[in-house]
Amino acid sequence: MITLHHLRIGRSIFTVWLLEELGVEYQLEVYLRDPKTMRAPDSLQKIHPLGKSPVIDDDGLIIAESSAITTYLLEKYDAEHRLAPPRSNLAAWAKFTRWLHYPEGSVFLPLLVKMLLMRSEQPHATFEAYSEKEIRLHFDYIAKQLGSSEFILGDDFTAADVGVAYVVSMAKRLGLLNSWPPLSAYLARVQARPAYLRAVERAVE
Ligand SMILES: N[C@@H](CCC(=O)N[C@@H](CS)C(=O)NCC(=O)O)C(=O)O
Repeated sequence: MITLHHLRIGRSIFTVWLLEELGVEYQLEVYLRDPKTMRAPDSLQKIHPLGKSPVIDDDGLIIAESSAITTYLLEKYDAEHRLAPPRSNLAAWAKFTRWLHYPEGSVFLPLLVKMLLMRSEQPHATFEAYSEKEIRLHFDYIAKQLGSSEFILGDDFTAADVGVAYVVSMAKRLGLLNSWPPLSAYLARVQARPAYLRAVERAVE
């Protein structure tokens, strides 16, 4: 059975959501952040040396990194390709993989810089200019890709939507989504999915 080491609050809820979409049996080991530092407790380091979440333990196989966890779960539990195109359709699979890794690999950093700036009392003109420009670049790009589609890769929900929804939800939390109403609507749409609602209920987010 899979154990998901789940840190509240953060990106791990998106892995809970994916497990719910896949209909996989799992258990949650819940960790709370230190209220002062907002960092994970040291006990997470017993599971993986980086002490970050999400991490899954699948009968002793420990996997960290949200996109790697997604790839593993799809490989093991999505033989029918409900949530990703098959590798035999190489072009569709390559596009899916790009959108799977893009949120964590490219969009998260400028959002993190923005979040740290919001917590800082000092002005940091260089970081402000960087995060503002990059956030506009990435969210314009995501909105263009979405276009009038329901989901990021078209008419069908895929596991790539889970990661995209993570960065869009982070932008919403930082009050940055006003310039992209279609992305607000997209977030509301994917977060209304029964699997997402089950994840929130189960993980008590
Ligand atoms: N690139 C990793 C990032 C993991 C990560 O930084 N997780 C955050 C939670 S959103 C964390 O564990 N932070 C606690 C800490 O660093 O103390 C992934 O995609 O899983």
